[in-house]
Amino acid sequence: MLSMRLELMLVLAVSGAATGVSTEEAKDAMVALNRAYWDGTRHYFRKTPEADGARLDFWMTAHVWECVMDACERHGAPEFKEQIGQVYDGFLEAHPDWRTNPYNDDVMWWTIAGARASRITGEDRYLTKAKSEFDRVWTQEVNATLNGGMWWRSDSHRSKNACVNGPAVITAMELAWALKDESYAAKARELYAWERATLFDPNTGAVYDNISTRGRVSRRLFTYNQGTFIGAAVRLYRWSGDACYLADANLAADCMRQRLCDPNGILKSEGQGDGGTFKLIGARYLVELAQATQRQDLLDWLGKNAETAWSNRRRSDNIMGFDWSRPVRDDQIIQCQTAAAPVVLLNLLR
Ligand code: 7K2
Repeated sequence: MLSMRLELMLVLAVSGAATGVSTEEAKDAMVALNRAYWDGTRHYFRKTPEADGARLDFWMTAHVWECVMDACERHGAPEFKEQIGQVYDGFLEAHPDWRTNPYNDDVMWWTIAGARASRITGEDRYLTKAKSEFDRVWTQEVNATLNGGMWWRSDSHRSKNACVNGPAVITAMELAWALKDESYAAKARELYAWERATLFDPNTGAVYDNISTRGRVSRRLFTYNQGTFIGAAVRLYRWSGDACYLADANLAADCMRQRLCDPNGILKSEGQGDGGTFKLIGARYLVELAQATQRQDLLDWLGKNAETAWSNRRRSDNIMGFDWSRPVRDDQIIQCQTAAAPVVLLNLLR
């Protein structure tokens, strides 16, 4: 027994593994998510585990779609690859025309995920759609008001928010790579420079939520705004090699650790609903930074988050909740996007 434990410690040390959650457990977590929420006949994720539960929201579906991609890349199982196409087809059936959604961020989440889906599957259709949707939103929703930046909503131009500008940079960079087109990198740089100057505090690493047309900045902090700013900066760093971007990303990550965690360093609960999705996004881009820089302190911190969330899963169905630091109770109804957030961490960390 003792030697087994020593052996395990050795394996973890040699591989530099950041978490005590195994590959099998990471897969179990994704299988549990599918079992609870995936409707394999109608090809959509339900909001809640009930068999007749309603279809998950537009923007949340993009993020749970990415969970399927995480699982596909981690485990290479053909069923996950097949599910990538099924999620998309099911979604297009319900939302054939994305112009009817006034939230520009919602479209950006799908363009990010679409570019990735093409990379994984080799099918062009996701990327083609991502490009045309990005082009449309870029043309209509970026202007000189407030010195630049993308509007949050297309139906009322009242604020420019971090939740759309970070994702727009990420999409633009994905398009720059996929299409080998520098003009998208230029767009990314432009939006990033605007977000950094307008919503980022270079002293603390805080990413503020939005600026109104009157110029009022809402200073609320959310894990997803920090996360997409990090994802944007990491991409621009990869493209340009300019270490300034990496410094921004590191600062934004450190801010999350200081200001968006409980005293034990566990990312705090942001509730369910929209908040359930926030940590999913925050976690994704934190892992990306940690893996790009191999910063051991970040890897250890995220590993601890993954282990803690998994240890507090509900044993009857392996579902994790919104407060990763507390066990999920039997009577709690956990929404799909909430349950998906820690699954991201488990499947990305290795
Ligand atoms: O005000 C925005 C955003 O800047 C802020 O961070 C959050 C805080 O609230 C809204 S965004 C919330 C979502 C509402 N439903 C549709 C989604 O596209 C939208 O992002 O909670």
